[in-house]
Amino acid sequence: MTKNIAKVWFSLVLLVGFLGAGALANPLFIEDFESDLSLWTGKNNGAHNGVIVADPLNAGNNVLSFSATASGGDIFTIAAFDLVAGQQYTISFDYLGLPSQIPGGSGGFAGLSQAYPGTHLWYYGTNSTSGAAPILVDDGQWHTYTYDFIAPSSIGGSIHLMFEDFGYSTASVAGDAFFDNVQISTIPVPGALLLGSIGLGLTGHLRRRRAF
Ligand SMILES: [Ca+2]
Ligand SMILES: [Ca+2]
Repeated sequence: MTKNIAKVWFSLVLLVGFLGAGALANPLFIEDFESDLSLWTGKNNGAHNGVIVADPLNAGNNVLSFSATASGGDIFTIAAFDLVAGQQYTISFDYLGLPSQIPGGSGGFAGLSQAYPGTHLWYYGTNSTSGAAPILVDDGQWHTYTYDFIAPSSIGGSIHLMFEDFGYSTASVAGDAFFDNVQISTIPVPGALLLGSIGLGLTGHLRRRRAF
């Protein structure tokens, strides 16, 4: 959870509110954890503590959990993604945290990293360590979260999704944070199209004014 690194990465990413949730997404990566973790690797491309377990609420579904707590990232997509300037991305996943008596929650954290880990950003967590938005809820229920952003500059094909069960206190325990249905997609940018339309309209308006 190196804060300085997270801040550097955050400077590369512009967080936006995305209103076009109904827009057609182009999936870059999909994982439902039904088979194995062959699409994932660990810190420094080594071992990780990710395990596939039965969904606490539905034994017929498999989900991701962790056999140990970690920091600085635990499980990373082997696949790397190239962020293209101006492209809008959305990351979505389901999260279930068991009700926790520990201040700050069960420790589920979701991030993006340029390596295993390298320069990275924790965007959502169960507390605000490393600048994460502390929005993951530990109520024993599944919730779907989305994180949307527009890449302000191109970053070579090196971005990995990462997750962990953060060991942020001596009271932290492993295995109380669960993830499922992870996806990263590119999104057609209706905002850019709208902006283009506004620009054309404004140009037309100015031309009309000049004609008078
Ligand atoms: Ca699943
Ligand atoms: Ca935990």
